[in-house]
Amino acid sequence: MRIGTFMKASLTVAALAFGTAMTSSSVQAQNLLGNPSFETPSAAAGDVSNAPGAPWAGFNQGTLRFTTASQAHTGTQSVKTFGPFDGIGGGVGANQVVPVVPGVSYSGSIFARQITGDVLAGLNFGAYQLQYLTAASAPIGASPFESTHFTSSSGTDTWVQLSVNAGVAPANAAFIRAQFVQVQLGDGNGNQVGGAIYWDDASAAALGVSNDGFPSRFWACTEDEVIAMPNASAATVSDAFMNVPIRINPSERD
Ligand SMILES: [Ca+2]
Repeated sequence: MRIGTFMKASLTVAALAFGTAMTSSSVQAQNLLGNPSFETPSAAAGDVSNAPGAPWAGFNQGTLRFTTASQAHTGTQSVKTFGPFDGIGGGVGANQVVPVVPGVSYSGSIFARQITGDVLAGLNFGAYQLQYLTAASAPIGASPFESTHFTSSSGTDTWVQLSVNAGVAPANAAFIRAQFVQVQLGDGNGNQVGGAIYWDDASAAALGVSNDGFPSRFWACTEDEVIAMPNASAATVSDAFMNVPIRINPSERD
């Protein structure tokens, strides 16, 4: 009874607090990725292979992925991939893994560009992928969530944003892996072909607003204030405060 009265008294404050919270969270979701603009390692003195720098982990040959100051969406450089040439179906790129909170939705994007004189040939393509992982780093789901493919027909000398929505992090998710990859599919007759992709401004972020336009978050209340806990699970809130998860639904906001 005491808690019920307490919650009701707090709702007015909560409703007022939503205005500010929604503005900040929906306009600019926090990018969870490190080195998202591929500004390290510095390519000011020339291209640097075996890139991008940490916390990205590159895969396939280091000479097929490097930072370059010749193209940039933001900042002064991007990462360039080409090939790979180790077989049809091979891929070159990089990924990084960041923590997630089950029950929260995540999405991300990256910008890709190809330039005149080195356009992707044949069936080769690039893609941006997100995949949830368990605490033991096991992939959840048979395949990653994937953006539309960046191909020879995706435009030339222009940055194209590739977006991917991973949906709600399942209960057994501990991490999400963000990955960009250039795939060698060849000319369709088994021959490997060329072309390169520049990548910049990768992101992975929690969606701060739910489908009904209201923050899908738990709030902790004290007698004097309402505290937004953007990354809190129900358990976190209840453990930290009054052992009762408080979720404010749209119908309750008045
Ligand atoms: Ca950049």
